[in-house]
Amino acid sequence: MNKIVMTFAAALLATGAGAESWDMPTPYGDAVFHTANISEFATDVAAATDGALEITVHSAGSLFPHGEIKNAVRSRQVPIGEFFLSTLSNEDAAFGLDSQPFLATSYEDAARLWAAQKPVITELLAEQNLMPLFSVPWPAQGLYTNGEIATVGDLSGLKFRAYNAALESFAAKAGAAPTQVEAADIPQAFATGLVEAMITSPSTGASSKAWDFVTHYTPINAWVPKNIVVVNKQMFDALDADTQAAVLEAAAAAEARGWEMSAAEAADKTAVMAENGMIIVEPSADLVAGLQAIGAEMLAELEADASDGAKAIIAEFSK
Ligand code: PCA
Repeated sequence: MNKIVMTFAAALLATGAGAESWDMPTPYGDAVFHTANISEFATDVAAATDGALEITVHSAGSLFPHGEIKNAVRSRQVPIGEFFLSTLSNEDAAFGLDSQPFLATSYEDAARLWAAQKPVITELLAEQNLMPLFSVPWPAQGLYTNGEIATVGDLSGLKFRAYNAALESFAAKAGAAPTQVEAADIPQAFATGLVEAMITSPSTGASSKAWDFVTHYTPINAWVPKNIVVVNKQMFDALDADTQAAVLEAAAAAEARGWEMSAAEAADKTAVMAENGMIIVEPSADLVAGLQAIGAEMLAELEADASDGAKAIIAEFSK
């Protein structure tokens, strides 16, 4: 045996013949339910394949920063990864519809929206050699402020944390001053005065300990945005048929489990915020009407120059 063949044989012995090891970057921390769900997905895949496919989760942007995860999977630097779906809205509005204010505000509507989105974005992602495995929503998005917000006018001038283009536009139309900040950087952004208000889920409110920097939480339930897990199509196709089936089965289970975890989180994490002294205020009719008017304006703008795919999703969802 020459040296290269011997090294190859030793490597096979060390890893178990044919065993695959996949690194999986994700954006959010270990305490976040999305990450817990993905860890369970990885455990399920390893168990179902008898260790033939081991997925190692690298959470909190530790392997790739959030904004680079999609392209890392696309360029096969990693086979699989998770990201916030609507961050791709600059590529096609179809990706961002779950962050369109007041389009889908309940889990039921979010599920119908995902059913309408899935075939369209599956095609769009296939053009980039990517395949969606599963998508899980965050709880509905609420408002975090110091003091009560009675009308849209009360948001005027506030330095506002945003996480995608839709939220940036929503905050700007409300008269606030938006800045993009990753979820992991929220506590520091508030501590340093970079931002003073935000819209996010009770999950992210609790994981960032919002009670350390804001007094009020107003559940405006404005949209139900999703994370998505995608795999590189070429790397998936290179797996044997049994392993592929195991991945798809674990993905379907993770999607079902994730939606349930999300629904449980909404109440649980709102309670955690209340226990830590935050004041939970139902939004006034004035505030809701004002925010809905901004949503309607944004939808009209979106529809004016959206792709046919995005328009088809809205039509299907509105049936
Ligand atoms: N948490 C993530 C995205 C939406 C959410 O609820 C964040 O705030 O970045």
